[in-house]
Amino acid sequence: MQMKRISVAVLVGCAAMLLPRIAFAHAHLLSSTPAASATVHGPDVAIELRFNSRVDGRHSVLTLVTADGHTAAVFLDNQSAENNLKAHAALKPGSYTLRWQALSTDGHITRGEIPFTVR
Ligand SMILES: [Cu+2]
Repeated sequence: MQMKRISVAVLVGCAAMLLPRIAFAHAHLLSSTPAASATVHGPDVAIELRFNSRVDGRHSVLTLVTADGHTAAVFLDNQSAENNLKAHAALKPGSYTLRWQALSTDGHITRGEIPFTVR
């Protein structure tokens, strides 16, 4: 009986420690460069997405969609901060949508789109 009580206490302790991390590990976008609907100068465009939690840069995907619907994969830079995804692109003037898909460390994928204009 004594053993059982101890293991229950240990389990409850573990769950209490793990739960907040699981609940908040989803990667939500906090801010981006370019910002949504922003106009930036080309051709060299720095891309940076900042999340509220760690993201796995090797399993996250950025895609650029042009105004006429063409898509191009964006190669991510080496991850310099664990909450960020960075890349750079050479872009002609026009409107674009940056599609992002981020894998957070809890295994959940979040997605979003950031429209912006290059002039
Ligand atoms: Cu999650």
